[in-house]
Amino acid sequence: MGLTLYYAPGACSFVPHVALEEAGAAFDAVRLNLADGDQRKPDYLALNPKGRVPTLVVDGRPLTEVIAIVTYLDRRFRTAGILPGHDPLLAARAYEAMTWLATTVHVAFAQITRPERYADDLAMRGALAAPGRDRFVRALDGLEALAAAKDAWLVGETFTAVDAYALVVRRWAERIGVDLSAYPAWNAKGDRALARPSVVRVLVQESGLDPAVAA
Ligand SMILES: N[C@@H](CCC(=O)N[C@@H](CS)C(=O)NCC(=O)O)C(=O)O
Repeated sequence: MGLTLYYAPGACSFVPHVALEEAGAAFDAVRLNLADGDQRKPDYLALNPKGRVPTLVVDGRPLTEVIAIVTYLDRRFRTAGILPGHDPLLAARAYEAMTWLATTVHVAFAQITRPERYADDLAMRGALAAPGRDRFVRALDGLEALAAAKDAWLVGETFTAVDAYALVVRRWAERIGVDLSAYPAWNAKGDRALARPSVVRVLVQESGLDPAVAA
């Protein structure tokens, strides 16, 4: 079954991208430039009318939303450990974390970077950034608490999609100048995640560098 991931550098599409690499899956990756508005071009809207990344095309049929794509990949590549599979409570904890990241943390960040989603009025858009930043930064305490638990990774003893998702948030935090040293447990787990071969491969691909040059 053919797989094509539409992604953008620095975006939440990083999560399924890492999952595909963790699984050792054969897939094509199509890069979108969000700043140029590739996500709103007719060809892409025909695939994903929401005009967002990620989209995973599975045998010609598009699947959207990070959590849905990760769930699909986890079930398709059973042994890859994309989500914790052996323990129902751990699996639920992974969904608990991913749902919070998608619906609370991501939404707060978008209030800063995509105010047009929340208001038509230009003055209102300007007023959204400061409370968005506050909400986003408050949410980082939640990631620190998750990371400070005794598990080796954010959820359980193995690297999962939740760790990849937290790396997306880390990149966003860096983008808005958050001092990561205030989150020592999350920072340490994030550093370890950054060293994973799957993560390195995706970062190199997102950077647009030739892997041979980037290595
Ligand atoms: N709920 C969606 C959110 C997708 C989303 O907002 N993607 C952002 C990048 S992280 C995007 O495509 N932004 C482009 C835009 O808003 O124009 C998911 O979890 O997949």
